[in-house]
Amino acid sequence: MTDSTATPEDWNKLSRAVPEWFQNAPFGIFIHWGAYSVPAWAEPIGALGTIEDHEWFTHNPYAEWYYNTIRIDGSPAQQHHREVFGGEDYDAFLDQWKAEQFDPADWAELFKFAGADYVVPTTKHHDGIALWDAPGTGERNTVHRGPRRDLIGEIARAVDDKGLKLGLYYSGGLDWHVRPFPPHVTSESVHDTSRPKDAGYAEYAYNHVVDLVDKYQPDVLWNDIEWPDAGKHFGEHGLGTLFEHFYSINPQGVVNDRWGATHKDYATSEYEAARENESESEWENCRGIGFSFGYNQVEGPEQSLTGRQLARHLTDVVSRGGHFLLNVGPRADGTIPEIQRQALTGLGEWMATAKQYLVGARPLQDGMAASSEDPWIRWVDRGTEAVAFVDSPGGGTEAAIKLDAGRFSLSQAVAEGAGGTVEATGDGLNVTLLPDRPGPAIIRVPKA
Ligand code: FUL
Repeated sequence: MTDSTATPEDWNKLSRAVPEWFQNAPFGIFIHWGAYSVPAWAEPIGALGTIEDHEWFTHNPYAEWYYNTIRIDGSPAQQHHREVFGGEDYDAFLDQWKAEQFDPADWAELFKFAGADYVVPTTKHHDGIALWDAPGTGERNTVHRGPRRDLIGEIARAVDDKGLKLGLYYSGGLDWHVRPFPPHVTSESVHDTSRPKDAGYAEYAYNHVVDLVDKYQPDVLWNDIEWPDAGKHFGEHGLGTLFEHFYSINPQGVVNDRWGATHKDYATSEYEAARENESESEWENCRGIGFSFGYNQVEGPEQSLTGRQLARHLTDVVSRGGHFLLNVGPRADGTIPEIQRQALTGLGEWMATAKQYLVGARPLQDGMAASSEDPWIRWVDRGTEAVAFVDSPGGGTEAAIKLDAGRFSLSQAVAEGAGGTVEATGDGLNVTLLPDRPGPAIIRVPKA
């Protein structure tokens, strides 16, 4: 088949079993790093999925959207850009981005400590700036300007040295430089009316992703927004052929779902948006530590999740059968802001004990035991045992858990790690939560 649009049957031929490594990889680290990390400015108005469209774009909390937001007349970002940067051309940020303290081995060590299984840096975000020497980008990439380094190559090597898998994010749907459109003020314009769909751009994007696959051998391809419509075929410069090429280089590779209605190995949700995808068989939720992916210097502790809150979010996602992709937004100099570093370290202290109970865990069968909010309880199934994660957002120190004594060996329940202790009662368990615990208490309960 050549260049006509592929049919659902053509795409279906790409369907495959989820590779084992991914089934056992509950936790990934996303990295959004770009020229937008220089201004690092956005209004932290809230989480995606909780804000109306018209408010979202003018006050966009995503700092990586800076170049879009400053082009919206009357937006506070536009005013900020005028006042602080004299309204300079966005590409000046590429030259000001020096990455002078970037230490990929240090990043990878932190991610490993946090308990991550895979790491997904942005290779080209919507601003179109490539973090590697991408074909057809001329000088507009980090090898020729700004950092003057192959950032993707360096991250790929450091991640591999730590035994972590590599995913690569690519914005196939939007490229504000190669195909300029007026700024987006609606979701419809992002996903439909004002994104490049033409064959020239499809070939450009195809060449990029093939180059990424060949140079860095990723395990995950994480496309964003959509794939250019003129490229949704098998054959020359076609997305079908791109998937086939990826799987031939890496038979254990997986791809996300943001390629339009074509093919996916797993679905994605983002903050509170696209939550319906969380009922698919394989899915991943992504979010930042605050309300942005790119570093936003306006954010402080009020907007940021702590290690313990992240531990709860990760556990919640895994208890519902998902993966969690937690974003880190480094500064332009390559350092990871202290709030983020602390959050990852806090999470890692807990993961040192918890990770072994999250890897390979499955949702517990309905009706076996109930999750709750305060005390906070989530359950996972580990075959011969169920594991409860227990915390107390309200500050309580005791949690009574009602359980069917016929289905569990309650007297054999044990607590792991520094979170708490457990005792069997006549109709369940009583968990005593310890102060200063880094995350939820972990209670292993053998099945009867
Ligand atoms: C979104 C993008 O628009 C955001 O900037 C971010 O990259 C997120 C992961 O995907 O759709």
